[in-house]
Amino acid sequence: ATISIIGVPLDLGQSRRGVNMGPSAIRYAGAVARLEAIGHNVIDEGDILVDAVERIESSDVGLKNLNEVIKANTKLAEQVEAAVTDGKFPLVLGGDHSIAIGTLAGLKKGYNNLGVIWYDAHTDMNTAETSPSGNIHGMPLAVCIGLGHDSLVNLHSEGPKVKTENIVIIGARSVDPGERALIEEKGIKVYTMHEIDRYGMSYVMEDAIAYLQSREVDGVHLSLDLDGLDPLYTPGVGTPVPGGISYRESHLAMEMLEDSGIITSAEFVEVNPILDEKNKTADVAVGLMGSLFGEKLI
Ligand code: DIR
Ligand code: MN
Ligand code: MN
Ligand code: MN
Repeated sequence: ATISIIGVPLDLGQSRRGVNMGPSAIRYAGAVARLEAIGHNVIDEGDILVDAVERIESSDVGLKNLNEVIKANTKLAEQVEAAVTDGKFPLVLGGDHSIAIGTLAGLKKGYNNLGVIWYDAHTDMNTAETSPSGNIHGMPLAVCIGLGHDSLVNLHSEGPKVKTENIVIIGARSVDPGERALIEEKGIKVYTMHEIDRYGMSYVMEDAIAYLQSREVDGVHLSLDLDGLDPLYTPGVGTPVPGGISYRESHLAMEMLEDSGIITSAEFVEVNPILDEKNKTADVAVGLMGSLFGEKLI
């Protein structure tokens, strides 16, 4: 399928400015050429329009910049839905992770039983009540299963966008108490760094893919937060957590996803060029895209 690239220059879902430049950094790292070299048709749709942080009025209900996050995500949902309706593969460039709210809302119409792989140091399952920060980028996975502020849960369409049993989290190592309780209560499938260390990424991915296939998903969205990797490899992120997934393990994970053929949409988020070292994090993101989309030596 043709790959439809959608940039979302949003940094209002968290507190460190600069992740709004993520889409530019990823383009500058050669995303389009890299995917074309594999043989894909790529259309760069440009960026969603997002207002500058300096211009917005804060809306404080334990959800920072709620109105702007809703606005950007509503536009994103429309674009993602249009891409899927056209039979294209949506590839969304963040922006902070709150944009997963719009991406998943936009995917809803196209799938009856969507699976989600959440590749992240965090589990992003806070609500306004449990969040230690009020940052919406720590909430999108809760929102997509129907938990959180009404305006986020019902964004673009009423109600939950994904079934709790269709979610797999990979790489978690920084989980807040409220998130932990929710994961336990809902029985969400999580592979923490412990499982990756103990059984290896190869086993973890085999198991994750088999799990989603057993759920009879009709598509799988990969939501990849660059902070899932160890900050050694991806220092340009707002909330780095040591002890993360390695560069090699991440490429292996992407290659196994590609071999499985289950991925139908993806997003790469939290690239912050201001915090980065010579665009290293965007370079890694583009390299991972290469593996995800079928780049092979032989
Ligand atoms: C933290 C950080 N759990 C929060 N979350 C991040 O603010 O809710 N997610 N960084 O990627
Ligand atoms: Mn995240
Ligand atoms: Mn994260
Ligand atoms: Mn392969």
